[in-house]
Amino acid sequence: MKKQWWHDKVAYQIYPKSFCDSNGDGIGDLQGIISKLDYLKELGVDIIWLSPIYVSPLADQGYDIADYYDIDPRFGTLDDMDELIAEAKKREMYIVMDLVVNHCSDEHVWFQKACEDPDGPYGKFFYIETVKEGEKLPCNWRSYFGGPVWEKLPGHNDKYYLHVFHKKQPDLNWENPELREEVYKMINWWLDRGLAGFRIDAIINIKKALPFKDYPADREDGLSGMQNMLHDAVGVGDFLGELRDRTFLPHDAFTVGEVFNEKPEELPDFIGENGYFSTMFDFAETVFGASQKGWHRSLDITPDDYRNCVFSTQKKVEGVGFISNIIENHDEPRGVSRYIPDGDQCYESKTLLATMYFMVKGLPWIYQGQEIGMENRKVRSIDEVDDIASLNAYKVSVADGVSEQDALDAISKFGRDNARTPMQWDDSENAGFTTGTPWLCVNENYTWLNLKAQRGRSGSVYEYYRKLTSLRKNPEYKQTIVYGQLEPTLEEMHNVMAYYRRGEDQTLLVMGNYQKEPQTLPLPGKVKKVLLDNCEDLQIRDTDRSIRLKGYQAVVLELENDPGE
Ligand code: TEU
Ligand code: CA
Repeated sequence: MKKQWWHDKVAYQIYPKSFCDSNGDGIGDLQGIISKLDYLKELGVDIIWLSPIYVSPLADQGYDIADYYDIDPRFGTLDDMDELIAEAKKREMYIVMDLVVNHCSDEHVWFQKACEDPDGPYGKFFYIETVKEGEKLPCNWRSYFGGPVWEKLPGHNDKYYLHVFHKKQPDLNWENPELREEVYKMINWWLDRGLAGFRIDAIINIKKALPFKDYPADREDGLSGMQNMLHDAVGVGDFLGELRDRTFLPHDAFTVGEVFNEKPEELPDFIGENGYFSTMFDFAETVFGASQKGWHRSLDITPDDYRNCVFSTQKKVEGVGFISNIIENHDEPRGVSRYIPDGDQCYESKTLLATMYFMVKGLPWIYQGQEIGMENRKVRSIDEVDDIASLNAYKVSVADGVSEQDALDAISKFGRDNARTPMQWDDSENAGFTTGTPWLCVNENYTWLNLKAQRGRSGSVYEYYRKLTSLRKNPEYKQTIVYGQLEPTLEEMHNVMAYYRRGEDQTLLVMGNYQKEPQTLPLPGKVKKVLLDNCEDLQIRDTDRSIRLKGYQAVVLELENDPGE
């Protein structure tokens, strides 16, 4: 595999609105991020992805962009952005922005002009169809946020526009080369400004199966989930290859794709040697158990399911490309609440999960607050929910006959607000996030679950994450951890996750007891060195052929290279 500058790095996602508020208006901002760069450096972060901070009405919290060339005043200014890029550079850190080009905001000037003249040049930047009185809509696809993907074009009774997300997010028509040129121009403008690259939002959706047609309804609403159309859509690579060649390649930009529903045979095109993107996120664990009927019908993921999902992705990408590994992001519940059995959340289980995902092959991403083990927040009433996906999920659950309490419980479990409550810096009011009123309520557990309570304290989740990042950067082990083959082992053992990382002349063995009861695992060979142990109590004798792990104990072992091997 051709080595890339970012292969041995550690990446971090910031959700700016909830990270750090520098001016007391209750909204996180760029100056707040700049003030925390040294903290992120201490954690071992190299690459920072910012969720969108462009001008936006925030209908979908910034994933609805009204001006790609400016920073929304709520987050700061272009000067602040230039300062952040410069300050990051001084610390050998790299800034990556969110590229949201499947759609823009209905408040973007392009869409305003399309409403004025649907048949003019800007009308062709979107999918606008004529639907006469009494005629059916062009297709029965369901928006990811619920309801039909067609909305009446403002000012026109017989025109409708397509939005696969929220109605305030009209889809950009990538079939139109003039639109694509505008997108490439904007990307190059940002890369010329010093960005290291982009996280590419919802990009699989830019290729629609045309002409528009219905798919079998999968709910009482007579609509069909987007996955049916995506399965039929052919040729997204034509757009992605042009996008890469016109923007990322000439800048040697780092790119990470948010790709769902990709066709398996297309994986090498996406992240292979000359792929459309540098890497893409592993979502196998994220989508596990999801139901087309709604969140309330989703299956829980067990430790064995989690392990099998991780290994399935590892086997899929081995020899193909570099995957990006997460346990959470701004669209998902907190990983320690999702991937650890209810009630077992503790230092040991949180650091076991951290070890298991951090030591597999690929680029590890930490989402803000994950490094201190932030947890889901229980929703008490629908009135406190901000997330439009959660509000839709609630409606879907209730329509499916579920009680309001059960519908609320599903939001507590899967809602996106779980990851968007403010970063918990300390135990002062509002967890040190703001001196004002936070835009979204702080998780009440901030009084004990905060960075200040963990920083500098051995045996804390935060300090354990620092051990993980420094092990990945340790010159003695870096080659094996970054490039070593991953070989699952003990896959038949219940609540065990174990895998080798095989380097040229070095073998590491990562072992986790994924339950609160202790259990004994076989040891395949002599242990040369214990590199990490979240319980700090492992005793191994030369003669040992087994290892007794405590509840949620995780270890990283260097094995003797058996001369006979
Ligand atoms: O998420 C895309 C998204 O919503 C996916 O989870 C989608 O549901 C998937 O394609 C299902 O197969 C991105 C952003 O991360 C999210 O915050 C935005 O709301 C969304 O796009 C629209 O920009
Ligand atoms: Ca602010």
